Amino acid sequence: MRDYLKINPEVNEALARKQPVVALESTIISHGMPYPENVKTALACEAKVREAGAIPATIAIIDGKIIVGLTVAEIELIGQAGETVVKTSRRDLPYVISNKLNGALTVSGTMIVSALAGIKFFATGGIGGVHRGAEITMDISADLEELAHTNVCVVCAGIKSILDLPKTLEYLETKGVPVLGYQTDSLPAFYLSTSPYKVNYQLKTPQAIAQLAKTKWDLGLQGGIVVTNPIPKALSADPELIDQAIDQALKAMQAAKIQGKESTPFLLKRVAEITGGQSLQANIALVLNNCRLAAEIAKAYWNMED
Ligand code: PSU
Ligand code: MN
Repeated sequence: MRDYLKINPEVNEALARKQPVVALESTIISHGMPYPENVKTALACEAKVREAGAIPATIAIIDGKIIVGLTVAEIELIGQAGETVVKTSRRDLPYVISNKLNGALTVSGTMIVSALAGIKFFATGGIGGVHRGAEITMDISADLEELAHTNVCVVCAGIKSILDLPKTLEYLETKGVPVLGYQTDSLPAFYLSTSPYKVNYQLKTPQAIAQLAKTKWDLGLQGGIVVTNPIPKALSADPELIDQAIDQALKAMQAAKIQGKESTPFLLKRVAEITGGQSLQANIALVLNNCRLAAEIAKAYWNMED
């Protein structure tokens, strides 16, 4: 495994000492936000995790090597390269590594690497899901299958309404993945703090979430946990503007015949353009909010393990 995986010394030491570590993904840097906001946000995420008392580990593939805990220069490299870096999910990992390419890991890819490294908590913006129109396109994110099998707890801001929220919930239910609401019973919708749908269980503290995670894995129940953390209301986007932007972006995607792994980056970019950057500001705010919560859950988890 050492041929493939390089864990930076700070992260390695924290893992050995059972100190809290939070994984951070890199597709959000390369494909989710424009340069230079992407790099600024990635560094702010790391600072937020530290401030909350955990060690951050941003994960990507550089020249075919999986790096757990990127340097600032490596974050800058991925951020500047943007969409020329390969968006890497489970399917893409062996290709990117064996061809010694640079790869940005999605939620699915980051979960796989986190599990290999022994990291149990991961903060991001939003997870992939069942796309609108999936009954025709069959576009269902590999993130969902990963959540079904890989033992990592993913803290996100809910499910973006570029996706089909109820179908995504159904898929996760079938796969046995709990969808938790942090201090909310309404499923957050990424840029918006609420939606018409409900989470499975509302939990009030990071300790309660950590206890649930420990219980699931102690019982040998394979798979992940989705923690949804609503964007703070004051920073939440205007619902009408977001709805209109998503409708327009979906139409543009159909017209341009975009499909497969290009869909999600295309939609996010169009929504940011149409909302004049409002969606980007909301995106940055919610990711930082998730970093803090993931660090608190990780701390609570490792406190119980002592
Ligand atoms: N949601 C965001 N920003 C992102 C993504 C999701 O707000 O950048 C990325 C994540 O890396 C997620 C991926 O895993 O998009 C899902 O892509 P797909 O739908 O192709 O599985
Ligand atoms: Mn897809």
